[in-house]
Amino acid sequence: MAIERTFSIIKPDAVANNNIGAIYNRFETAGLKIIASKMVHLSKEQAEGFYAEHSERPFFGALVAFMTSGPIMVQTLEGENAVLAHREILGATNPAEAAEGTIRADFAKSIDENAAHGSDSVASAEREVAYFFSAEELCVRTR
Ligand code: RTP
Ligand code: MG
Repeated sequence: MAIERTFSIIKPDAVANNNIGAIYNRFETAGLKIIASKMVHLSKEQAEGFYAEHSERPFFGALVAFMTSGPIMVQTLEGENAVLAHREILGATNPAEAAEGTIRADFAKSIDENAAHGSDSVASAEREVAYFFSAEELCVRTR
């Protein structure tokens, strides 16, 4: 199995609800190691750039408004098949459709405020990690 890196955001709703630790616990229980982490409050420009692929979608304005509504936690996670493993514990975009026991089923209220983000491919992960972290901020975990 390939060791991959993926990118995670704990979104403003989950930070406001004091669910940072509970969600970190899900990562670690799934075997995903946190190799970089910080709290940030996105500017409108940063949120628009991060979600640029959705700029023509009808929900784009609401998505940017939500993502700038409060601080978020951004993480780089590392582990076996990390991109898919992380998406699996995250659950479906709409928490009403998310499998039982997933992060979105347990911590999200709606499709617009859905607790967390996870990269959807290795290529997206590389772009997203680099959007928030310099190479020096990515720690080497040997154990
Ligand atoms: P994310 O990027 O945040 O991890 O979510 P995702 O891959 O599961 O979903 P994506 O298609 O990338 O959409 C990004 C965020 O936009 C909002 N959204 N709303 N109303 C809608 O139909 C709709 N579709 C997407 C969600 O908040 C989603 O997380
Ligand atoms: Mg996405």
